[in-house]
Amino acid sequence: MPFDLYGTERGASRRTRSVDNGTVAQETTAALLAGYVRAAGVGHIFGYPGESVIDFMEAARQRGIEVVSAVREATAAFMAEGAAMATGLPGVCLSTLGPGSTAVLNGVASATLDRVPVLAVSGQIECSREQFFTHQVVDHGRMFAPVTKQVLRLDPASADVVIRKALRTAVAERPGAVHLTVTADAWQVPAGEVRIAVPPLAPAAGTVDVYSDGDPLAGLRAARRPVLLAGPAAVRCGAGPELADLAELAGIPVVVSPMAKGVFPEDHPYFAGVLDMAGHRVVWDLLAGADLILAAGFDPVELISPWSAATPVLHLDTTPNTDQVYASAHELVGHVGALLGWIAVQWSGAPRWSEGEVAEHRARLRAAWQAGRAEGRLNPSDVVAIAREAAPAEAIVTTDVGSHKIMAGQVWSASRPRSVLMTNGLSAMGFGVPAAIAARLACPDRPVIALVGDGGFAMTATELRIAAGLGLPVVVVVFADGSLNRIELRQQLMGYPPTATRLGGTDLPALAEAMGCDGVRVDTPAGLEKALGGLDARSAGSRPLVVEARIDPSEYEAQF
Ligand SMILES: Cc1ncc(C[n+]2csc(CCOP(=O)(O)OP(=O)(O)O)c2C)c(N)n1
Ligand SMILES: [Mg+2]
Repeated sequence: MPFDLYGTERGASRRTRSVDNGTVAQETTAALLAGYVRAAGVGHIFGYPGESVIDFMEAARQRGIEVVSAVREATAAFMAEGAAMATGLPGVCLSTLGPGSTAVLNGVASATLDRVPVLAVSGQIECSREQFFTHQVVDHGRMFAPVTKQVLRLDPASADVVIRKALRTAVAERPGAVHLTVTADAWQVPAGEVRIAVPPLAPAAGTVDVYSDGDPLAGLRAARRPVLLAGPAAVRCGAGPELADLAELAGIPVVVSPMAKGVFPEDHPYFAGVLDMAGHRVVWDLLAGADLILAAGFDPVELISPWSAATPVLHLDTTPNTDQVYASAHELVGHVGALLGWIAVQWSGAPRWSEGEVAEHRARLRAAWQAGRAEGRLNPSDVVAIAREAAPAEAIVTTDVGSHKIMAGQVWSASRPRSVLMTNGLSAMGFGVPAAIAARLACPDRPVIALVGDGGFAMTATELRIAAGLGLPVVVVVFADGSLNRIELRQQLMGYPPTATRLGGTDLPALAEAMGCDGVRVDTPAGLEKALGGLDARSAGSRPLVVEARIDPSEYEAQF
């Protein structure tokens, strides 16, 4: 298939990772693992210390890897995930045995459900005591199995193979977390003379496997109202250019999933909204009214509402349609950019949608997410829009989980891939702040803004002490509504009073200042504009900023 070649060549030149293969490995297991991490291009290990991992931390330090201590292990894992989301390289987190490894579990599960490659390393009691000793010992294999792609144990004699296997497994489509247990006595044992050989870390550059009989593109040729639905595998494959080419060539509107935000520019005439975020019904109506959905790297892990469109689907992904959330008579499996390019070279015919029709759809979507605005108040959508306006084009934004995420997911206009870091797989609160810290560490030249709820901020606020200590000028905008709003709204819908969903009483600017950050409270659009003015200059500084944005949350109700 000629297009294989085209995809391979183009993909290879664009996606080559810089790895430092060929170094003859040092003598210990700790040094070998650190050497692999460094050779894979990873600059930071996020963790929390414990006796069982001291040797590894030192080996990492000696190899020029910055070991960043979070306030606790759970946030360290979110940092590893955030760094991996921002860079496309594997993330690495580290915990000690027992209470360290149990604490890291949530973030490890998050990486797996968010399809982000993370190597989660935990120490363990010495090998001679592992089978019978009970103090602080939990069985990592059993604990991590359901939330990882694989659980492995690093033994010195096979360390080289096992590290390669762990890395390759974490990044292979669909990516996720791999857990590595290392007993405390293994780190200093020689792992032999090994030549570090980092395996390929990018998705395959250009294959098109066709599953089905007959012409897989017959449905597309006949379609008059096709819609593209792009998901996170399109981001991993760097398929943005091919997505835009096909959308423009064939006149097909593009809906993106939340974790794929930025893969298709949101100011593009064919942009058609974000799935399952604010105004979700309008987007689902578009999909239901289409006569073909081209699902390009879409991952059902992102569905918040059930798949409700009866529209036929053409599955284009790095993996076969084993989820079967939608039926697809034909599956094109391979590199998502190559698949889209393969379709484009075979396309002939008139554009199916006019730009004007897509603009009308966007106007309906805008009206839907603006429904329920409280005039004269600071609405959540104002906060997102003002932050977007204040942020330079190259800024990275992270979100936490809750009503504010649903709003930000639709209202934040993304223009480049890996610039919006959001958890929409596990969707665990407490992600936004640590992900922002890691994003800034990984991309020190880019302004970083976290949009977080007051509930999620309460879970992770003390991480700002780490940010201040490292001199990271991240900006955290807290949607202060005094509520776990997403849950309180559900209670309201069920006719219940708010039980355990009200919070508040914290003076956030004072808390920020106590941790070496700047802090400001605003409750009007003008106040927020002022607080976020000069983000470029702030980004060149070294102090984090916390903005307590006192919002009127009424607008959220219309989004349920
Ligand atoms: C770790 C975790 N615990 C509980 C939940 C369930 N949950 C989802 S949204 C939400 C409310 C979040 O409140 P807040 O951070 O204030 O954001 P808001 O909804 O008010 O914007 C909760 C409790 C979750 N997703 N993750
Ligand atoms: Mg809240």
